[in-house]
Amino acid sequence: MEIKYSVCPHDCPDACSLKVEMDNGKIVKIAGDPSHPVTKGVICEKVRAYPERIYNPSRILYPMRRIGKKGDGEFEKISWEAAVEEIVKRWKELTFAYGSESILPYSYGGTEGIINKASMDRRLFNKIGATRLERTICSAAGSLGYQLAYGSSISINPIDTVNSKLIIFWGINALETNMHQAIFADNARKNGAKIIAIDVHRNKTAKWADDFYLILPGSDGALALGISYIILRDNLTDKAFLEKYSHGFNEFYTKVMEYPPGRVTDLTGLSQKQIEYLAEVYAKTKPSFIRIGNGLQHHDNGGINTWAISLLPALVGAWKDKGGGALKSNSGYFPLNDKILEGWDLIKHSPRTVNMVQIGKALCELNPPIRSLYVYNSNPAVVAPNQNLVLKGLAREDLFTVVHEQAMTDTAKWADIILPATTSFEHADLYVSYWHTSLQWTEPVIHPIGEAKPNIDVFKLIAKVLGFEEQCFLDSEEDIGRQALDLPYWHDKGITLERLKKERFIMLDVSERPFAGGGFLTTSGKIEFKSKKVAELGLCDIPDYKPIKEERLCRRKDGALPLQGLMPLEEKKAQPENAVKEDAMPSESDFPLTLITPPNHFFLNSTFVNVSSLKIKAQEPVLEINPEDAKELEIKDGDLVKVENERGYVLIKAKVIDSVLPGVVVSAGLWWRDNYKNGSGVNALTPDHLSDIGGGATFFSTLVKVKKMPPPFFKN
Ligand SMILES: Nc1nc2c(c(=O)[nH]1)N[C@H]1C(S)=C(S)[C@@H](COP(=O)(O)OP(=O)(O)OC[C@H]3O[C@@H](n4cnc5c(=O)[nH]c(N)nc54)[C@H](O)[C@@H]3O)O[C@H]1N2
Ligand SMILES: Nc1nc2c(c(=O)[nH]1)N[C@H]1C(S)=C(S)[C@@H](COP(=O)(O)OP(=O)(O)OC[C@H]3O[C@@H](n4cnc5c(=O)[nH]c(N)nc54)[C@H](O)[C@@H]3O)O[C@H]1N2
Ligand SMILES: [Mo]
Repeated sequence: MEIKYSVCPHDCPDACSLKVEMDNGKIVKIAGDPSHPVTKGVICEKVRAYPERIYNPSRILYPMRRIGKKGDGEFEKISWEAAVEEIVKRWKELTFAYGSESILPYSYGGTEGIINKASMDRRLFNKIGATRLERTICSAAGSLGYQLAYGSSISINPIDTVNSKLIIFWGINALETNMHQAIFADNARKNGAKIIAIDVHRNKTAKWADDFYLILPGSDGALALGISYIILRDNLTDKAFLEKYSHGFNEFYTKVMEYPPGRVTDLTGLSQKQIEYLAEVYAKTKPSFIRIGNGLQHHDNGGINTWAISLLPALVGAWKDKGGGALKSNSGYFPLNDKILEGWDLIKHSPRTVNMVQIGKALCELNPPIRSLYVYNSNPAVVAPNQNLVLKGLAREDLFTVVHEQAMTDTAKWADIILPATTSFEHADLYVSYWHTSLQWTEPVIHPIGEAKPNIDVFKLIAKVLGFEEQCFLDSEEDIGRQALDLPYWHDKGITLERLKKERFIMLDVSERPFAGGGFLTTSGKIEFKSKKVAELGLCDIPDYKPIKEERLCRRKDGALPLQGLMPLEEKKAQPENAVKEDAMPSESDFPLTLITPPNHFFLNSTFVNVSSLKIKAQEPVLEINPEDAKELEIKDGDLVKVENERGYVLIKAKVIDSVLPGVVVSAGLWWRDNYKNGSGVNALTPDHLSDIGGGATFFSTLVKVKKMPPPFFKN
């Protein structure tokens, strides 16, 4: 038995260091690395099952060309040479006939390794002059919301949260999605800390917390302003801190006075007593820490709501205490030399952009059309909103689709050419985390399975056959790793690739109290309670609460929303000739329920659904519905129901349970489509309009109706 080390590549805050047990050149067991100060030998159930994912029957082993109808999943084996030649031939023809913007790359967080996520791919598509992809699907709105306040994605070291005395998990299901933060919180609890969860779903984290606040979807902004009201009313602010470090506080104060508890009760679904208690315990407990999740920002109003929450620690001076503050993302601790990594000097003109949230619209409506799609590190047929439109796009006969994948996913089935990808255990990479502070390097621990190749090698091959002669298309993993760290920031810390390779991981030495004495990278240099940036977008320059259903009134006559970028509400209101009359819109009573579709404990977005042992544990997709709604709709536990809106429908089993408020339904997990009775996943229901700021996804601002299906004619 031989021990090797690796890093979990998945899009998860914990970025675990892994201990890999090998037998005869094969991986037999994967566990947490006990020597890593965050992983501490503990990893999630999914990654413990990883050997099953690596040696999975659904692994793609060699390049393939489509032989059947689009989407039928019939392919023939071809050589790498033939595959790359065909791609290059088609791209040359398309570029000649329609220009280079007829090509679109599509990728997201399949691997978080910098080299295979965002280096050679960016160089290639920059040199080609392809349409650019705005990668916004995960956290664009919330990240911008936090940055409005502090100017960067920097917060405290999560290890220090063991010192907190109050920990609020706000819109984050940490027990399942950021388990080491839950472990730190549990240690804090042993030292007397209280744990609070604020969510729209009584999930595992809510059950484990000491107190749980079940609120209405998208009402977080109102709650944060309501808490601010009580803090200001009762003189619980840290005046000295605010005086020194706040910008626009007086205007904020005036706005907050519009949110007395009586009003916030109506907006959030909480009682006045609950709101009063929450505000008081937050303001009076020190150190207090808010872990801001991604769930709350997947809404029409997610960016501004995150801004309002992010300001709470500034009000009470929580940043002054070790273990105090709020954490949305710590990615700001890892600046990389993007200019070199991504080959910015290869950009000859500024190509058009497509927001990845609107991939369906881009494939079906963009003019001039996208004629070739290259998918890697992502499974858009499952994870992107407005799934039926995405599938309509993928079904286009005139779209030349290449999918580079590890497994035969729902997206791969639509490809014209499929290329086999290595897993992180088969290639080297450099890893950062967006939560903890360690930089990591990993070497391959096994040989590639079949003919699989890492992303970087495929992009290098394509560049070579395209005849690109720049030196950067020859760089190795190590070259790129070195380039990534070639910044004064890393030089000053004495961190080099050579050192990292020797040590495997390096914990950054970050300040215990990053904002106790200023250091805000905002325009004003202070914590911004008022923001010019937001004003420039035509929105209210102070955090204000807007309910989530507003977007429905903003559609154009043809029912479509603007394709790209941000269109602020004010601007939309100023174009009445384009607006649909309210009575022409589906009203709230047509679709009375809000559907929330968060991730599943056993899967990582749509990854792992092909791992049988995990799938068995996850059982099947269900729809959680409150007993009151179920009674009104005559739905019993276990009934098959139809969940529907103007975009599509999903047939799914109902689970009657008070884990959600009346008016809210939850279905967890991005299951592959064939796990739903009608072959349509939850994203058939989700909207592809963009969040208030940042151009983010609004998965959870989904309105639906639910009805019971008749029992099957034949019992099988
Ligand atoms: N096991 C597992 N772990 C994962 C992932 C996975 O798929 N599976 N995915 C990874 C990725 S890419 C991400 S982005 C993170 C996501 O992980 P989190 O940051 O935890 O975000 P979500 O799980 O999307 O949502 C968290 C909670 O927000 C709730 N929520 C929805 N709407 C609202 C609202 O309006 N207000 C409030 N307060 N809560 C609301 C949902 O019910 C859910 O319980 O997890 C990462 N880790
Ligand atoms: N309804 C709903 N939809 C959601 C969400 C939600 O909560 N609800 N969450 C959203 C969020 S937060 C996110 S981040 C997105 C995630 O969306 P994606 O980033 O698409 O995530 P995955 O579903 O994990 O798909 C990643 C794919 O990349 C492949 N892959 C992994 N490593 C490599 C590699 O090295 N090379 C190549 N070529 N391929 C690789 C994997 O096999 C996998 O199929 O989904 C979003 N979609
Ligand atoms: Mo995400």
